[in-house]
Amino acid sequence: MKALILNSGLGSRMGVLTSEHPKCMTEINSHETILSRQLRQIADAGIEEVVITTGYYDGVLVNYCNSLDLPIHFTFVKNPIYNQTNYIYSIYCAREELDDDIILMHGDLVFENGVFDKVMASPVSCMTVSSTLPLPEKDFKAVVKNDMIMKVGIEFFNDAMEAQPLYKLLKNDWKIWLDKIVEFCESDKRNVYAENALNELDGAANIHTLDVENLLCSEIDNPEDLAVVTARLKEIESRTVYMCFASDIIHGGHIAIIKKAQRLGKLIIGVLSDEAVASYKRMPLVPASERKLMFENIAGVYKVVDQDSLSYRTNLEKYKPSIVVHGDDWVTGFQRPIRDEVTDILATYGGKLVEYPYSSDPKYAEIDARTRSDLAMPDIRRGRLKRMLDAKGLVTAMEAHDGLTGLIVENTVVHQEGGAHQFDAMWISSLCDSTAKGKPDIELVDMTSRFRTIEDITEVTTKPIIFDGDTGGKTEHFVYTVRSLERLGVSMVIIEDKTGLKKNSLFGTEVVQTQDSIENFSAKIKAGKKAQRTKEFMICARIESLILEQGMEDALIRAFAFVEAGADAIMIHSRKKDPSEIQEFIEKFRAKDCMTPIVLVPTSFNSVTEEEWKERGANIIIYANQLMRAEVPAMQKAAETILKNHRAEECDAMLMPFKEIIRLIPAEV
Ligand code: SPV
Ligand code: MG
Repeated sequence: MKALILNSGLGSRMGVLTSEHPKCMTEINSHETILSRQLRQIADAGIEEVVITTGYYDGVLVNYCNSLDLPIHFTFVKNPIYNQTNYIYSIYCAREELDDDIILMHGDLVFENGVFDKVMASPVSCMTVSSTLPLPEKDFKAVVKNDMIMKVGIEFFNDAMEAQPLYKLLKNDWKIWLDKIVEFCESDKRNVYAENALNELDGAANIHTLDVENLLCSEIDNPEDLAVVTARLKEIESRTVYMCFASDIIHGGHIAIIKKAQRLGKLIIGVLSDEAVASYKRMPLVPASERKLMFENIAGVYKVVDQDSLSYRTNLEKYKPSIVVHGDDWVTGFQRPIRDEVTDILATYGGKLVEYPYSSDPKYAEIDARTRSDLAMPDIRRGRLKRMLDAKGLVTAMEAHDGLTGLIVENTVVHQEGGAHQFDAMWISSLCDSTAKGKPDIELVDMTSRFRTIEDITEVTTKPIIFDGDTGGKTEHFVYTVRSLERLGVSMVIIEDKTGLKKNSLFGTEVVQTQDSIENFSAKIKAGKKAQRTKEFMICARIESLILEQGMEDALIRAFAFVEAGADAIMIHSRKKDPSEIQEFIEKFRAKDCMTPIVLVPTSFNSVTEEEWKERGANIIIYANQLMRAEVPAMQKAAETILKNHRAEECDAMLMPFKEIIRLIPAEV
């Protein structure tokens, strides 16, 4: 593709402004002339070949173009009789250079980037017109029929639209017009517009209208035009554009949309906070502060700011961007409410939403998949729980006891209010792990077997893991367990202050259970912390005082002692339906310690919402056994139904087709 710019004319209506150079060299702001702006736009669009017809002050023009140092190869063609002919003859002189798709523009035309982007994107030959501007008295108008340009000239008013001499002409269409131009010039019709030749073709050149509505696309014929265009450009250059990014890697697709957005105005990038990102996809690989740095270092980004929630409201109200840019993927799906809010806010002050087609290039999907598999690696997975706690304040974990339940915890998402809610982490429960193996929860399933469960889960998931370490066993054994768990990529082990034959806490005092002494258990914690090799691994001390009815005071004394011994978190447990003793514990613990994370397993006291627990000062909510309790009755019912009917047909209605189950299984994590 080549650009053809017509610059032979005298520009006499510009007065003194064209006394020393051709009109196209008129300055339109402090850093650009009409021509330098056109050439920059042409170069930005990737066009490398530009043909310029010259005449008036041709030497000055050639030197000027070469001095601009643009990645453009120029061909200058002089119209030797520029002062006796119109530009139709300049095109005729250049005809040998024009055997290509052509972008044709007059040398005095100023247009904003949005116009040129539309021209470049047009799949068909086109001329820019405006459906919103009034018909000018003395300038070009196009006669339009079925969105096709039939004629162009000053004299047409019927079925006409305001039109500007900026064309995209595909080679075959252009040839038809150029042949007519040649015919005109060789029969001495050299003092008319090139469009006079076009008008004889009755639409045969297949030029479509390209409606640029109110976007800037104007010729500068005189100083008054110059003043208007300069003012419009000032307004355009002060426009701001807002985009929000959640990504922690920047790939070619992001750069492409950033470049497009930059052409619309000064680009402000909002970087979504870690908490907001984690709330709808996953914990980002790098924190918001580093993601901000990445965007700050992209050339041409005007400003990078924080966006603290999925909603754009705060930043739109603060920065009032003229334009918000987004991929069109949010037109449908769970992000739709966010988009609706954006359009409502933009409407309050006349802002505009620009959406570009979402890139479904498989190479970007592959980068995403690779990022996902990185997340599954032990060193990356292990540290994410701590980062999530810092970012979100409250983290939720759901029980998983094998690969399949792991996948359910990994992939179950509920969309609400424009956000996507999912579990942050996985709990590998001793109760469910034992039950899945048909064994009682009495530390009978040995560590080797429990580690195997962890591996089954880590092989197919990416979320952080909290491991139920029971009592931790003997201190001498626990130190080995800590290192093994670190190697497996586990983020936290929770050990309970019991000793002897441990039974599940949900039995409470119905069975004999012995609480460990503060001294012994503190020594176990200390030894575990000493054995630990990675800095992010956490040991959480679980206090059984309320379960074993030892009282609030005992629970608190133990909590502070275990923190003193090095515990990274405290789990307080209760089997009462009423949440008040847990609430009292949190209040009393937080009065003295506002930092140490508090972990809860609200199986019995299940009426309180996560939001309320967060408000009260809890940090990790573990749903410890609900998936298993859901699967057991479903399995029993299916088994009974088959037994009752001596066949499986009646059972089918309660079953998920295997095709759907298989969809849960990733091809590769
Ligand atoms: C488990 O899930 O194994 C637990 C939590 O330890 S609880 O069953 O509530 O004791
Ligand atoms: Mg347990």
